Amino acid sequence: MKELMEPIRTIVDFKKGVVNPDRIIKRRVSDIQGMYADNHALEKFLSQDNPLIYQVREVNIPEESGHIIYSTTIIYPGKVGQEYFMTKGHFHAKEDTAEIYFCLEGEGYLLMQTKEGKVFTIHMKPGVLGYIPPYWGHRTMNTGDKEFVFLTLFPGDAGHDYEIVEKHGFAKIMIEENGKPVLRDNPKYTPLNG
Ligand code: S6P
Ligand code: ZN
Repeated sequence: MKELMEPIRTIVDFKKGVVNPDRIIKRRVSDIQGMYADNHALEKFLSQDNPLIYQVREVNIPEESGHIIYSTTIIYPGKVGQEYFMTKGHFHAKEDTAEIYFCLEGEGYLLMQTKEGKVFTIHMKPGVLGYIPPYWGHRTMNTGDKEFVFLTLFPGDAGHDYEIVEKHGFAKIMIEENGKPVLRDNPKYTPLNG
């Protein structure tokens, strides 16, 4: 008889994310340095304290079809130059897999993009659920003044393609202008099919 996996009970604190995760991934400015538009501001940050930008609190779920992986992400408030602290961003390696983002705390944006360069944003605040359809790359940024916390759920076999974002970037960046977040063209973006 096939041996079945045991069910899992997870506590999620709305402000702090998954309580007692199996794994915590921490990303600092240096881990996503090539992706910020303002090189000068970036160098200043790196020569100082290389702050923590976000952490992902993960539960061990098999990375296999049929499973649903879930985790929480906490993005800290801050900016590199005028650009808000953000995640690396990725496409799923198995491109035809969707994902759900559910905001628990704070405020930010879910930026999505197709490989053809079409862009879509969702303003996230507590209670907002963003559905990322298959084939859309995704990145999040904290545009508020406290921690931005969200829960993510995605198919076990989705995988991550970070390389494409490292090479091409996202078409748009989210920067602060007159105290407000605005979407602008990313000077470092190179179209995939261009
Ligand atoms: C995974 C999902 C999220 C991100 C997390 C960090 O498919 O989209 O859990 O992994 O928000 O972002 P990134 O781009 O560094 O993986
Ligand atoms: Zn994803």
